[in-house]
Amino acid sequence: MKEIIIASANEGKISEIKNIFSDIRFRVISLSELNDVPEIIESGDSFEANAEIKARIIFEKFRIPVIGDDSGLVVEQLNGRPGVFSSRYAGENATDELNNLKLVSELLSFPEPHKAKFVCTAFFYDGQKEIITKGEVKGRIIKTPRGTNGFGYDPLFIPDGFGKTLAELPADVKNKISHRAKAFEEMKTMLKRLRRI
Ligand code: ITT
Repeated sequence: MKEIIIASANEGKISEIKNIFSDIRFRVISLSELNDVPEIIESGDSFEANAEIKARIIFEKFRIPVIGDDSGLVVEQLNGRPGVFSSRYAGENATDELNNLKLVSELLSFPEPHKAKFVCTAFFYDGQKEIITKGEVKGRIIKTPRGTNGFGYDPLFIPDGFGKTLAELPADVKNKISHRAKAFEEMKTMLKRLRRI
């Protein structure tokens, strides 16, 4: 069976992406299933740059087609923060809980609604072809977490048109409306069109 690597160590992302790619005849491999994974330094100042860095480093090492995912939360009142720093908002190796606490504390002095969006960039590379796709979901941030599904900032994010946070919505609903669902569904379409999967 042919293989494709998702250049991510984030189990929340991996489970969503594996779900979206469950109907292709490829084995979808995450970084946690590989040995001697090179260190990835996300030195880019955009989601696009970081998604490309992830895909290229992993392709150079394993020589198997790769998709990198760089994603994050963009909050209007915080001038776009945490943005590319979403996973390290409260410091290197910060937990989701600490990042969420920091986000809530930063928003205390601002009036509601706290408009925000999740964005995701997917970058495919197989040594020849580069494909980039993007997705976003708009919504607002609440200051008391709700729900236990998903990961990251999901308990604080209510997507537009819903009364529940992404952590209260079932996984299959998140996986239809999310930034990642949009970026990876489009990626799947492009890969099929180009006969890469
Ligand atoms: P990899 O680089 O290994 O993929 P990461 O978690 O460091 O894992 P990013 O650099 O792309 O990945 O940071 C993404 C962060 O943005 C993630 O850790 C969450 O804090 C947040 N995030 C992204 N997508 C999210 C989602 O669907 N739900 C909640 N939070 C999300």
